[in-house]
Amino acid sequence: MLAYIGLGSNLEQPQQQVRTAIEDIRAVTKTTLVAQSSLYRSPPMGPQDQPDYINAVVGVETDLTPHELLDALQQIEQKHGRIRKRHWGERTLDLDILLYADKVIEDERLTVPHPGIAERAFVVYPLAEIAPDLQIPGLDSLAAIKAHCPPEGLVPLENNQS
Ligand code: A4P
Ligand code: MG
Repeated sequence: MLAYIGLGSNLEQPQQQVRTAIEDIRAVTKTTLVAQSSLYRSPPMGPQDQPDYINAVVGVETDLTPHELLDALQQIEQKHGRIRKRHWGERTLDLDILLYADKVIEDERLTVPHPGIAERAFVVYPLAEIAPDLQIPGLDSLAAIKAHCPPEGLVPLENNQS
């Protein structure tokens, strides 16, 4: 199954957090990393008195179920310390399952597609970079969503910029 994962960090060397998290995802069992967006910097959504975020999106081909994939991602979050202070607040690493094939899931642990996708430039733009022709189950084409989603200060990082 092809799944897309959103990464975000704004604490403790966020670029490093995101880069090492991508390597951690690459190492997940039954899972192959097949696409990787650039890293992007963006001002915080939510409380403004927190640092800018670094975000990226990766695509994986996985034989894990959605809940097994969530378990693996939460283990990676734990390994990264997972300091998380408040709703929409600063954190060392946040990993969200954005999409899992064309599945629609709604239970106590998982909402897929991730509910914030369409409003979040820091998800829409990196996702469009690696999957421009995507169709979001229950929503629109990603291209149409992007056309209605202003970049809101989102900027791609130059390669190797620190
Ligand atoms: N969960 C449900 N669906 C999913 C899914 N599709 N993927 C559950 C992953 N987890 C999912 O997660 C809480 C629970 O959500 C998990 O236990 C899982 O079972 P969490 O990461 O602790 O909380 P959250 O809902 O991600 O946190 P919160 O505080 O609502 O924040 P968001 O919505 O993740 O936003 N600004 C910029 N520029 N860039 C960012 O990345 N991120 C946030 C956090 C705020 N502002 C930001 C950014
Ligand atoms: Mg999360």
